[in-house]
Amino acid sequence: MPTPSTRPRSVQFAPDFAWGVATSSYQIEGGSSPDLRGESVWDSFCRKPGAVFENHHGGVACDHYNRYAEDVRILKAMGVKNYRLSIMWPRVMKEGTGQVNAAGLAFYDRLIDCLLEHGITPWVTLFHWEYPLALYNRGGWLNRDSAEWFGQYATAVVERLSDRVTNWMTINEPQVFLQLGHADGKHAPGVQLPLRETLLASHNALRAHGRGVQAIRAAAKRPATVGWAPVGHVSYPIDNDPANVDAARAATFAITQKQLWNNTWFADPVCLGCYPEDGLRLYGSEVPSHPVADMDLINQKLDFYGVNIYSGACVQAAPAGSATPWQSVAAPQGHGRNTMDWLLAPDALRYGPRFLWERYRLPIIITENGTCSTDWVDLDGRMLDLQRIDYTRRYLLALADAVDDGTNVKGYFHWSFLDNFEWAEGYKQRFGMVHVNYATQRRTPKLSAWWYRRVMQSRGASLTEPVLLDANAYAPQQEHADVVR
Ligand code: GCO
Repeated sequence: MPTPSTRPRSVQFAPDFAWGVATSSYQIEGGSSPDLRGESVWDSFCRKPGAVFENHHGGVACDHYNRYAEDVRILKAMGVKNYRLSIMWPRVMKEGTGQVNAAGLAFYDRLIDCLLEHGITPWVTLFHWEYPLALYNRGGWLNRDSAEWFGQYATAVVERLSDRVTNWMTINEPQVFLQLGHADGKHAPGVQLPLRETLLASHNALRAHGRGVQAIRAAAKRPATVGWAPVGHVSYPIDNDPANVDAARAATFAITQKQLWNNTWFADPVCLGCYPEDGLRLYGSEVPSHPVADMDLINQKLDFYGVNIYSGACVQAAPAGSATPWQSVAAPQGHGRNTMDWLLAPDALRYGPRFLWERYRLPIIITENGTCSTDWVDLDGRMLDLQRIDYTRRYLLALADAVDDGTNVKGYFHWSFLDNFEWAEGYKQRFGMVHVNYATQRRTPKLSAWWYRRVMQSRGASLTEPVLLDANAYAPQQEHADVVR
């Protein structure tokens, strides 16, 4: 349940804590004409009638391809020092492999240079679901060559940008693009494969992750910090009773269903070099056989464990003799939810990072956390997104609790900077701290953008202060007026 820190406390994250905001290429860039980039599976998926809300697509999105300089100026005005972006694979290689698209790399050159000119450190995700359609038509993740294809793409990007980019993530949320995209058919490429094939696709995606780490390490022109950004599928305890905490930890790392919504089927190979025993037992003969060397490829040394956490499931210890050591605790009727029905669960950001740190002993970076609503700008030209502020305040206070619990947390990226294309939900759901009018492309920073500026400047100290309703109290609006046409 939402349990904002009850302890009277002051909050202060470490001076080197990386505060930031996140986006991804297909969700904001546009710039989709054939002379600018190749197609991804999302371009073709959006053409399937009914696949996406009101048949929305990312053809234009936030037109970030043309408006990146304005957007960087807004990031600067927000006081953002770290920006997580993704590189679109088919913008760099139109066919996914082979010839590099000079115009594509030139765009990312301009974007990275613009960020650095404004004192903003780029954090680059190499794969945020933008799988090249040409490679999908050659088998996609089911083709064992997909790891090498990804390695070649990663090498081309790192060779071009690593004189300026030092923070890298390989793949974003394998659980989502494999389960929703390849099993449920609700995301691109929109197929419903049997478990045996989704496990093969998962294995090749993990190999691609490993090949990507190798490519970064081999091609980086400056010392590289390398991680990844999986989903954090978190169970958290109803209270801090050790028995309940142990039950929540067990639930967080268990595989109990024949599908891919879990942590360890992905994180154990990447961080420990082996598939988890409970998954091997449950999936049984569906698990693809593979050369032993595959695990050596997958299990590359990482510098941080990036993780995307939005919500979680509350559990408590189950009675002795139960099927599992945990039992679910239902949310009270009327408990807070966002417009995608995700429960408000700040303690997921206390216990998720803690459990992951305990298991994998890698510094944790929250690479995504945020909430959606159907914001609109009010008649006075403001966007007072108080629920986003309260959500973020509660989750950051819980993250401060995680630090107090001894968890090595090194950063937090809010999802998202801009309202953007929310996959199968299209543009209905708004996650941004900056409102985008998609008809005019006008950007309007929401109150949360200015509130978050104060949080970052104070290294979290302002989280314990009452929220003010006047953006001017957080940032001189003239500064903002100068950056938004
Ligand atoms: C994800 C993706 C983001 C989403 C965000 C809201 O985590 O699903 O990384 O692209 O837009 O999480 O669903």
